[in-house]
Amino acid sequence: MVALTRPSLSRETAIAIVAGVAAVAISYALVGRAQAFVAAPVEAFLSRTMPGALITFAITTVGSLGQELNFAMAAVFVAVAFGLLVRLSLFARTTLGGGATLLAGVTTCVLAFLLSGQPVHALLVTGGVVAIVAAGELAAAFQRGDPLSSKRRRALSTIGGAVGLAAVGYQAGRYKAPSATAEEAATLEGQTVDREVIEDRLAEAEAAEIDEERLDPLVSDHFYNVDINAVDPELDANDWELSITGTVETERTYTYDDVRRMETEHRFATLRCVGETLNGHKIDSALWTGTPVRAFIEAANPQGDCECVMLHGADGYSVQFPIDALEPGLLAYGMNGNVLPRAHGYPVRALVPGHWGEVNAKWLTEIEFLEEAVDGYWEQRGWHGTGPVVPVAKLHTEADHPDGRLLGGHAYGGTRGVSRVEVSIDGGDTWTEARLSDDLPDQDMWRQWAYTYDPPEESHTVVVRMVDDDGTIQPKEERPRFPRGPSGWVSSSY
Ligand SMILES: Nc1nc2c(c(=O)[nH]1)N[C@H]1C(S)=C(S)[C@@H](COP(=O)(O)O)O[C@H]1N2
Ligand SMILES: [Mo]
Repeated sequence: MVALTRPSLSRETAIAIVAGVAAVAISYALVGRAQAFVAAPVEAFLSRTMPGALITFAITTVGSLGQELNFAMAAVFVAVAFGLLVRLSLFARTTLGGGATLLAGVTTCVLAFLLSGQPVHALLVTGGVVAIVAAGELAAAFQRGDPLSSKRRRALSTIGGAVGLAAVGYQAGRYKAPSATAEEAATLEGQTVDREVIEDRLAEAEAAEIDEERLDPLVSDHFYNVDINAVDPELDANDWELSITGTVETERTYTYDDVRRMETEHRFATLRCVGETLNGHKIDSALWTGTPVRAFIEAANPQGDCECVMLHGADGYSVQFPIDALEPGLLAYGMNGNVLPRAHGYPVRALVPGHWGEVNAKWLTEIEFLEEAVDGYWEQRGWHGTGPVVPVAKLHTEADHPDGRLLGGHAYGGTRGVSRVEVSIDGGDTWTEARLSDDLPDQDMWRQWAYTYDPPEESHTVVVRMVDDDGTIQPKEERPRFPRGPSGWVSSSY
């Protein structure tokens, strides 16, 4: 047997590891997924600079998990950075003595302030780090000699301490982030908002639904989320401004109040992400309250050659597409009767009828009219998600039913509308019409479909497809989500 030689962990390195993890854990415990979290800017930097091919690979293999991995990686990097500062400070101990702890504290505080932008937060993180360094130093003063058993004990307590701190910090910070779901957001009130109209419209959608409990509703309970960063911007409506810039007759800015005082519209609209799978769930619908974009375009009187526009978000996001597509759009500040939630773009987002999700810029800060077309965030990374959505009938409900089996889902064709959903239980040879929810007058809203049948004994394949208002059948040809969005007929075998 050959004895394994383990690299031995010095006391200083052990202290540095635990202190580095503590810095990140304390920060997360205090603020959760907020901009002040010390790893937030690093995560944003990593996702901004990561090659498009790598991002697309992550999206198409591990999906949203990719973003979580990136977030975790940023946290590890930042823990290493804090640990390094502590370790380097401890090198200076021979000359500085106790001053090394002070040096560790000062450098930690500077880094924490640079990353979080908040002095109080930086001080609290520093307090934790200094406590750990001081405790480590104190323990060293009492412990003489360095028997092997104490080395092993040190390695174990370092790992235990680091993992324990990370776990406690994660748990404490998990629910700290500002309200993420539409249900938690405040009720939308004031100015031109008429609560009664909102309630009526929501009731209208409920009345239009197919009477089958197991179907997902017309107005989504949980609206999906796709963001370029793991931490959403935290904007304050009172400071928020929308700038209209570029090739326009007059550049100008609007405050939140300006926007809220303009014409109000409540419309149902569906969003679908170009990066979702064919039968995926990155598609949802809501009642949006906002002001039509048209007035902003008319006031600006754009003159650019490309007749195109770039929307910018506070998170550094951008998307470029034709002004014609923006014309019928809405600048939304309300969602399902609540203030637009932070996760969906508070205080104002764009809604562009019939286009893929990426066109609907959140945390909107600038509408820039262009002279020449330039690529936005996703197009720079190889996607082509600025056009109209591809029609789809989803198969999301498969359940037992008194009449046999219930199949159902939603069909969405953007502004093409949905006139019919057809179901085949013989792999596409013969088709029958499914039941549909009542058509809402809104241009860009999905419909529910349902189909009950008595399943045959033998194995069979169910296929679903939608037909738009012009009678065009959803294309059968299969195509992956990259780069123009998934297409084809959804099927399921029994
Ligand atoms: N500012 C900003 N706007 C954005 C995004 C983003 O990351 N940042 N993601 C886009 C994408 S890819 C989609 S699919 C939709 C998702 O909107 P949701 O998160 O409200 O569902 O927002 C779009 N608007
Ligand atoms: Mo998307």
